[in-house]
Amino acid sequence: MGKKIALITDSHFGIRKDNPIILKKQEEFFSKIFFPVIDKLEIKNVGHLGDVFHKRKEINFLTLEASKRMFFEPLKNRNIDVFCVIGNHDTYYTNTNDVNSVEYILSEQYNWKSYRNPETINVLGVNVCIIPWITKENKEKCFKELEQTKAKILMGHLEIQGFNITKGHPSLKGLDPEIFKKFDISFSGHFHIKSSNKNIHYLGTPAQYTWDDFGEPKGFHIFDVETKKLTFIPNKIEMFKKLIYNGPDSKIENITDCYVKIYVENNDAIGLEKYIKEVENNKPIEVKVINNKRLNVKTLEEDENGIQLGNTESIITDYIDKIKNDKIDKENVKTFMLDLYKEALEVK
Ligand SMILES: [Mn+2]
Repeated sequence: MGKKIALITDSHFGIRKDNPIILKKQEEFFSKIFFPVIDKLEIKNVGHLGDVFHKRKEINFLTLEASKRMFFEPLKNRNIDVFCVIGNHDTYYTNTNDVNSVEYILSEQYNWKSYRNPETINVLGVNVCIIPWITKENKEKCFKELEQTKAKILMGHLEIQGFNITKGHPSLKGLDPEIFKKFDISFSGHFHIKSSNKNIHYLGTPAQYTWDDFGEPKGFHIFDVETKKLTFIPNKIEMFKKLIYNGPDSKIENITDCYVKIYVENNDAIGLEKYIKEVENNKPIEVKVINNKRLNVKTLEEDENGIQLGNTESIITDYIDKIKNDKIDKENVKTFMLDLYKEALEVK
């Protein structure tokens, strides 16, 4: 038999300046993948592990309307019980979870149970330890709950050391993974890449939002609280596509409403121009042409500062690593610069 619930996290409704095409792709995920599985398995309990909306301080009404229609209303219509762990994007302040969008929008209008403080709750008769985003204000309570709880299952919105923030970039700060040894299985939202190590699982976002999500598994999970079996339900709807131009026969796959990068391997200018026009006729959101031939010298060798060129994040981190100054906390500078870079990407 078992007792199955669905786990979803980091929906970030309204991400990238309330981008309507991301909302459209999210809607496709909920209507074609999420709810059909919920119905088929007759799921009546859903856990959201934080960052329901993207913006911490305000809501765009187009985003609110779309998220109600694609997610909140269909859950309510099915009489599904939702519990929600407050994440860092849900809160107005950074030093407390007290004022948060989930309580004002979802607890009041949709009867979602939300947890801004740690608590051990009962899900289908099984104890689950809930740890929301840890702030200055709830820190002590969180560590006390982690220590005292009798639950064997943990669900949180946490920053844990060693787990990937983006592909190949593990977090150097955060909680010690040893803390979670006492649990049989732990789940967390926060980092958007799906990754697991031992009994700790970052579940990943349900859909792609940025180039960091390219090629990464996206979707949601079914978890049996009794047998502790975890099943991944993939969302194969993609938004980020890489194309290769290597001559007149180069393929164009389905790229409508997608962010596209064209990697040029054959530099015949007339053919390439024709290809780019054809790509644009398919109505992608954005096309970037990456001309390897032109960048050849620099991608293969180190530039004069000894920095290997790669993606923007690794250029930033590599550069900071190469700074010869022991007085600065390089990890702090890296986090700051990467946050700044992410924020810059958000600006239209
Ligand atoms: Mn998040």
